[in-house]
Amino acid sequence: MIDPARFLEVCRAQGITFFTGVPDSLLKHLNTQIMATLPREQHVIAANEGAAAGVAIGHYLRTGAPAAVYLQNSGFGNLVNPLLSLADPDVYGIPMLLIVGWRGQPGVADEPQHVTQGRVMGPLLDAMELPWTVLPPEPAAAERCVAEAVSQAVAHCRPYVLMVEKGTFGEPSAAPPAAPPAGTALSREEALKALVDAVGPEPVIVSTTGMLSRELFEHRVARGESGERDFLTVGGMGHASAIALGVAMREPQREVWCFDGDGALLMHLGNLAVIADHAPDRFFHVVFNNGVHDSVGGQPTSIDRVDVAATARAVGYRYAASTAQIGSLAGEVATMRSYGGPALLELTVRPGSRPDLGRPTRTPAESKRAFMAALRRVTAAV
Ligand SMILES: Cc1ncc(C[n+]2csc(CCOP(=O)(O)OP(=O)(O)O)c2C)c(N)n1
Repeated sequence: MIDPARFLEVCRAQGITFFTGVPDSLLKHLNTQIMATLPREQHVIAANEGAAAGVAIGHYLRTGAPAAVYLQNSGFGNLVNPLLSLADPDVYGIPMLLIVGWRGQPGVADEPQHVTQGRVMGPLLDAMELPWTVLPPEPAAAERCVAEAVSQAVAHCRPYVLMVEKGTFGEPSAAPPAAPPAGTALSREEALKALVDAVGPEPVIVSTTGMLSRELFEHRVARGESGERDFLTVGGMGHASAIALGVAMREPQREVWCFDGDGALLMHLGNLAVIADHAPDRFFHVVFNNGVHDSVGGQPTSIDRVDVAATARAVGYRYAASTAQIGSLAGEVATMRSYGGPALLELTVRPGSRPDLGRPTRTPAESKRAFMAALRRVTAAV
């Protein structure tokens, strides 16, 4: 296994002192080391993977040195565009080191949303004419690999990709971010359960990527409910609100609620303006704001700087508010309904989840069929 501190030293020796990216569970130990040891001038947690490539391009333009961009392969699609349209040697030719967590690697069991992305990674990189290799877990081989990758990137003015398998990085020497003491705020799961109660059984719910969807699924199972009107956005982080908009525009009889995360909201913040523009009057948006990418290790998002409710109002939501109080949820839901959609509630929660949190036991295809059938039945009945 690679010592994350040593990895950063090796990168530094190769001239890479600047890191940017979107956190990944497979890269959690490396992310922890970066966060704990690099100053903010040398590290940007980007809103999405394409933006990280943009930051890396800007860094190179000003310094002449390549940056490192880290991500989970599920976010690779977000950076195809800046890689091919800007960094490619036939365009500007920008060297950078991409460090990509390989979920769904062939031969390693993983969730359905990672299987195809994992299987096509090699052919995809080849089709994009990106040089790539698997980062070997043995420390000496890894050091040679990083040196070769950076020298290739610099020599040919192009991105070079290191694919990182599960278990490649060992424990960081630096401490992970301190968890806030329990009891200081609502947990996401408590808030979710209370909100499901407040919203009631009728609405459609589109829930965001990561643990929130897993908590929603388990809550339905625990209550013996089918959850057939829940759409779990198991992949495609940041798209839950757009999916909810698409449903809402053809679902006039029923409320559509999007249960979002702060990282996911920021990833495609432009959706807010488009939702406000189309203004489905039964569209309700709740952002579970824990300030971090909780589902992949608790790395901070930039949401601390953002007045979420003011942002929603500024782009045209009819109503937006914030709360951290479980007791006010029923009242907030009633107020949102009285204004009509689009309306948004920011729900402040603390990071963290149950260690025994499970995963959906229905396949995505089964869930899709149940969801579509449930909505069709209702439309026919109205
Ligand atoms: C496009 C994309 N990038 C990265 C990931 C990996 N990923 C899954 S969940 C998650 C964090 C989500 O953070 P947030 O929306 O704040 O919700 P939280 O986990 O804090 O509840 C990340 C980065 C992904 N699934 N898709």
